[in-house]
Amino acid sequence: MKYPSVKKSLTLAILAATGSMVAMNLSAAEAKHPTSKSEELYQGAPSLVDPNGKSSGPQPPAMSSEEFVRAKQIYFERCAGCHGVLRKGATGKPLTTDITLQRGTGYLKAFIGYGSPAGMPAWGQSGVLSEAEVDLMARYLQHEPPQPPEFGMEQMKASWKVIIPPEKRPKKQLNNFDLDNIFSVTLRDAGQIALIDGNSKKILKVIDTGYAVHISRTSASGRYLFVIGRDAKINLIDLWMKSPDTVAEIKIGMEARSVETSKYKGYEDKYAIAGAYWPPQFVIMDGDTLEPKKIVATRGMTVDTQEYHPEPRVAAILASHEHPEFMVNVKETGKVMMVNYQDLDNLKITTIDAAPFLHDGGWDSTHRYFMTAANNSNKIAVIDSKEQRLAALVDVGKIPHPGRGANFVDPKFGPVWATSDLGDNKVTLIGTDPVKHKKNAWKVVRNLEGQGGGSLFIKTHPKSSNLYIDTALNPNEKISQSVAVFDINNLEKGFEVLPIAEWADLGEGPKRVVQPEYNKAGDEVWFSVWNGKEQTSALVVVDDKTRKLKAVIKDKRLVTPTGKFNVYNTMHDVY
Ligand code: DHE
Repeated sequence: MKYPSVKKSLTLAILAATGSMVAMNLSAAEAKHPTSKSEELYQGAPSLVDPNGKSSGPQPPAMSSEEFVRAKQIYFERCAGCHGVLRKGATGKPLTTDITLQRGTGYLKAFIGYGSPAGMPAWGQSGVLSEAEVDLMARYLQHEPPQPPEFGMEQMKASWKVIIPPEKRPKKQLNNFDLDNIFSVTLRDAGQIALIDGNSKKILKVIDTGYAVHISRTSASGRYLFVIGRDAKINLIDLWMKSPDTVAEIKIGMEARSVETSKYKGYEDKYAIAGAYWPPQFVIMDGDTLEPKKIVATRGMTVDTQEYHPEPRVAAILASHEHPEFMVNVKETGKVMMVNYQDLDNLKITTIDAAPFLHDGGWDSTHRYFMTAANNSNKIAVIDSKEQRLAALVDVGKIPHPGRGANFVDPKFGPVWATSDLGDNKVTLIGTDPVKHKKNAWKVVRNLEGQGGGSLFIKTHPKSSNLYIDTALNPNEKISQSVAVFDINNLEKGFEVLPIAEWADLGEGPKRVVQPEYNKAGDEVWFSVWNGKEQTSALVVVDDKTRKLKAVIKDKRLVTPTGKFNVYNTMHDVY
């Protein structure tokens, strides 16, 4: 074959690894400076990577391109959350082609159709997928997973809007709301949040946010609210406006769950950070405009087998009070990245080896120790944010899921932080005072028996002597529609059940009771009664002293309420 000589603009054909011819345009500048002999010798060494990649084993079953597109859609809607976009596995088992091709279509069909005792839903049997769709998915899983595109600075900037620039915003609070006691309530399936006045229980405003909106966090000053949707859209809401509204927005990826803002002295309200599920990365932004400043990928080696993971998603993020740092949970690698935001051009990250898969967590009562759930390992990792090191890995129950957890003083064992579990009925109390209660520190001092598994959140307040545990995902309706409450001063006595959904009196629907959240004073606790999108949902407010019903907030705008974030408690990490 004869190769063309270098001209002003020429097309060079190179033999690609696959053996096909690929055309590459050289710029005029490149053409003027053809590779010298010495450069060729230096850079042109052969790569030892096998160009054929995978060995030729079993081949995937045939699919039409329409079938592939349909299966891809189903996978992203139903499967990616547990098995990962690239199918490397997380909550669900890995489904990479080395495994699925060995299993074959018949096995996969049975697995998808009938589920497994380990938690895989019976997609066929429950009627969610038809027989033809189960067959489609079984074939699809034997093909290499398509990788969604990356989402870098260019895409973020293109999605970024400053609706009201900082200089045009109010110089002081223009409304007469009691900002500290406002609740930002996630209206999950409406893609909105409701701002509710904690005193009058009135809805002050409903604001459009991202798709299947997830959590809210407040800035250190309490002025700004950051809300993130599952579509990775962030709304920055200014609570000082006469009618609070979005002043800036951005998309930081294709899928996300977490957002937080800088809280270290001198950096209050300066930065925001958000973590993405896809692409696996986090971004540091300006706190008052959301201008993206620095994107950091989380791809890397896992903590246990030290294998490369292409999709380590960002789970909880907390703002450190000990250093100008964010604590970033990287789920699949099982590492906590402590990201110092003092100098974004010379970014310092301390990486702490914890355990897979890191999910949610919160501070101990002193705000020094980050207590975070490694839910695949049934452990709580304790990170000392002051000394930037792992303080302990504590074995707990099955699939711990604390939310931010609950801090209180156990009458016998001193200060503790508690978690409940998704996988069993245990509530685990871990000692958190290495100074005055040294022998209890980072040890399980007590286990309580709750109503059942399927717990998502546990909560108390420094002014309360009650400890509430929801069981929103328990298969038994009686349990998922009520909560257990323990008396902190008499834990041996066991729990009382509060029939929250019954109090709401809503009619039909799943009516899951989820996420206790206190008001600022710590004398009321709010619960969401999370019903179907087309059904009636409500918020139930319980008087914390008497444990009696105080109010039911019903409004047709309250579509699928789930998380509730009291401005003061969120701002000061009170839980
Ligand atoms: Fe959440 C927190 C991820 C499903 C309600 N959820 C979190 C956090 C993560 C996360 C990483 C911690 C954020 C932080 O602190 O920075 N959640 C996920 C998922 O990956 C998961 C399991 C599946 C999914 O596809 O999203 C999931 N979460 C749910 C729900 O179904 C819940 C119950 C209802 C909803 O609104 O979607 C739900 N998640 C919440 C809430 C919090 C949360 C209320 C904040 C709790 C808090 O007190 O801080």
